[in-house]
Amino acid sequence: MKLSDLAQAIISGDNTLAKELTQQALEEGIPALTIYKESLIPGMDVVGKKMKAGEYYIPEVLLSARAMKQAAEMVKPLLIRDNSTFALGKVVIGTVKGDLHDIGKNLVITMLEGAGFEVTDLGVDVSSDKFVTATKQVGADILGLSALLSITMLNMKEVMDLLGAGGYRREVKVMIGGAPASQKFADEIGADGYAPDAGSAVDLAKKLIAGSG
Ligand code: B1M
Repeated sequence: MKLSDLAQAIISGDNTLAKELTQQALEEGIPALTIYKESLIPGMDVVGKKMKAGEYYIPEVLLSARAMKQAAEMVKPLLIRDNSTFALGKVVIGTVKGDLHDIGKNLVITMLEGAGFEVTDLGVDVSSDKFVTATKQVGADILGLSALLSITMLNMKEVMDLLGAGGYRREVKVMIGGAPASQKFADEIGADGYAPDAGSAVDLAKKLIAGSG
């Protein structure tokens, strides 16, 4: 099968075809990471561009998102199996308050788990309080904040302030990500690092654990 066909199935929101082609790709021995990088992510990128250009509206985007999620679920166990299961550290992660986007966050989680991190996923629309409470409860080494909207990105600052106010800031490293975020914004809010994509998120998490982030 051609990886571009799978990307096209994601773009057209064809859930059944996306699953069939993912199965075929796996049966042909194509590595899970290649399927991610060369079909699923490029497919979703096109969807984003179409949304921006006004060619796609919410219903089309939701269909594509569903196709992407289900295909991603099929490759996830293999990504994890193919990598070390030794727990490198504990990560608590979620999408900030007011924000429902979770595809990117879920990819980050899959990659982190694949790399050997133990991840607690708080889901979407997570209140700042909940981030802080869960970080303490889990004894997380890293807190990960994801935001896809310029407006909700500002809630990352609220989480940082709450961590500081609770005297917990030094106990945990904070990494941020999502399309509107940047290293500059991470510096502004006092986060320990920013990662532009799921692969870089793993590198950053490893650096932060090693104390060199
Ligand atoms: Co939304 N949406 N959306 N949307 N949506 C965007 C983000 C937008 C850029 C589209 C556009 O206008 N071009 C735009 C935001 C503009 C802005 O604020 N700058 C937008 C908007 C406006 C909205 C609504 C307001 C639309 C409306 O209702 N009028 C609404 C808001 C809802 C809400 O959250 N309260 C909305 C709704 C939705 C859907 C529900 C339809 C759906 C989400 C489904 C879901 O997630 N379950 C959706 C989608 C799918 C998108 C686009 C098309 C795709 C996002 C995506 O999944 N990308 C998006 C356009 C785009 O991004 N091109 C858009 C693929 C994913 C793999 O990439 O999420 O960037 P990404 O994640 C990457 C990196 O960012 C990074 O690694 C990931 C993997 O490589 N990363 C991290 C992410 N989190 C990280 C955390 C880390 C480290 C790295 O450390 C902790």
